[in-house]
Amino acid sequence: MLYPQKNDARFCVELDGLWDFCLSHDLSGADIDPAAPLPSPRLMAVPGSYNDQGEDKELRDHYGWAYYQRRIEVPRMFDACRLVLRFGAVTHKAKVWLNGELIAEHKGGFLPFEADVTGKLRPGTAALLTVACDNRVDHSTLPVGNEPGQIAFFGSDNAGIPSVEHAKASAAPQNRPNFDFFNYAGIHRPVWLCALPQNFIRDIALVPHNDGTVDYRVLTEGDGAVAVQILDPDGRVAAQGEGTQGSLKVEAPRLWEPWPGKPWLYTARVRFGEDRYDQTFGFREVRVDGVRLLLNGKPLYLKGFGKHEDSAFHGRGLDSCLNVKDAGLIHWIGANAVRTSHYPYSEEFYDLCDREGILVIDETPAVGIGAGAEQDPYKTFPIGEHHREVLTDMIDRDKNHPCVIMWSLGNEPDLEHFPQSAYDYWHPLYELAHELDPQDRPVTLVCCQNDYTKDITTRTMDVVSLNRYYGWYNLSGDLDAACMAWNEELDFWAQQGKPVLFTEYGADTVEGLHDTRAGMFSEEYQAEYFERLNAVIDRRPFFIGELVWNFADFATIQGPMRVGGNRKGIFTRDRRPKLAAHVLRRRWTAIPNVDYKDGTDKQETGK
Ligand code: ADA
Repeated sequence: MLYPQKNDARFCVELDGLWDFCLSHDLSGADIDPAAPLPSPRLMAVPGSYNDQGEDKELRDHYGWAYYQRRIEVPRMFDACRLVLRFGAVTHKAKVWLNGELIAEHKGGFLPFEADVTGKLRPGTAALLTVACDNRVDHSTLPVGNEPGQIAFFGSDNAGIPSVEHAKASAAPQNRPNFDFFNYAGIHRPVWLCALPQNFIRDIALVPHNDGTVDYRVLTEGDGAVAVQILDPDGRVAAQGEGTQGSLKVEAPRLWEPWPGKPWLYTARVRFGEDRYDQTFGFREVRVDGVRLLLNGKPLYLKGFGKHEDSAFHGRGLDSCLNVKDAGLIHWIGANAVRTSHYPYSEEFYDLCDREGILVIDETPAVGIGAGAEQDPYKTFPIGEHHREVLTDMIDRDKNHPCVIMWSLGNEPDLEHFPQSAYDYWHPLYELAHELDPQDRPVTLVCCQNDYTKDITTRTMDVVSLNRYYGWYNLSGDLDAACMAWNEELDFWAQQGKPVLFTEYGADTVEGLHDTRAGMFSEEYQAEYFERLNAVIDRRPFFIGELVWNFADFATIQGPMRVGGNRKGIFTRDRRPKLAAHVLRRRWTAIPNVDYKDGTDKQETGK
């Protein structure tokens, strides 16, 4: 799905700003008439989560549908155009009405959808646009929520105490996220009104090769001929051709390299009849070679973070100021990569990473797939079809971004209690990702701390991605034991012949808490934790990256294990560095993007 674009053929306008808003108090949402003005509305800013834009618990803890509404009008000059309403993301389910007519429904809170409103939205007349969003999560949604009566993530159950059981039974229905981030909801990304020619370009897929060849495929609607120009970073025509698909050749292409290298961007300018679309791309190749992950033919070392889309007031809503700030901090600390934990981020974020030279592991919202040893989620959670839809839509949306170097199928599913069932669920998704991606990037699945000898799925991925908390949740506070255990596990991974990386490791840290003996939750402990565990991975030639958890402190559901949210940030939520930020900066500014390791064991070769 193409991102909205203004040019000599297309126009689009963001419907951002203040919308009318109200909560529904009926789990079906039927207490609100979408064809009429909302009853006693309040104002709500779009894009943004609604949860933190007020002081009432009802807004923070709402369960079910919420309604947004505004009037829109299109000038008569768009009379001959195709008119489309496009939603960057509405979390988690959406229904959209125009003048009371249902024009779109969508499930999935992190990817765009659109509605063709040509003929429905008449230029020169005002229309009433109503959007409803449902924030409920359960065993049929991604991310996964626990069913009513079950506990939430890190929840304490105190099962068996009569008064607790009675109180639980009488509690109002509520979300019980099986994931460790606040279940923000709302119109999280921009809403666009787009005007296109009737005959238009629907999609563009590009497969650039470092020899300068660019394979392309253009999907169109209506009549016309396709012409393609490749513009170099200076805007000069470097190649051109015709037809809906083909190959063009650019002489001596400037390669896309991660910061501080040059992330050179080229443009495929596609014309079709009256329409035009400019699609940026980069010449870079990423592939696995034995225990190495090669970027442009050289062994890459990933240094960076798991993140969240999370900020004060915006919640999970697009905050471009914060994204720009974070890109600067990523450069400041000497990092080169982020994982979009635990869902696809905004299109604006990937565009920023393309232009800043930040590598991205792009992750689906498949988090929370597990219920302990008593229930096989792959037999009981009805999520398989939706998971395939989400993976398909994510790859379709992000396939042309040079910053995206790997797809993550999900985060921390249960791979241990029902190993064959898990493999039978995840392997087809692994194959689907490779089929769908024109650039055929590596595919991974992020593995939680588990009995890695029983897990038969993680080892089958192109790259082994491990979340490990030795020294925090396991062997808490004992970094000697933690390093011993981690080293033993690495002996297992040394036998698998795959590149391995940390996708998560870290320690909750209260900024300003200091301790000469580096006790847990102190800034000293977080710093020492990374120093000690990094010393272990430095001795492993197959270990190709360290993405720490997390870039910054972030909001979570309430629970006895969370002190105003998850505090494993290297930065505070308002982006102030903790002691570990300086420790990692010293380390990462001294590690090059490539050739830090070449896959051979220096100890064996005596280097
Ligand atoms: C898990 C999970 C993260 C976060 C982390 C933690 O690895 O993937 O989302 O919850 O643990 O801080 O405990």
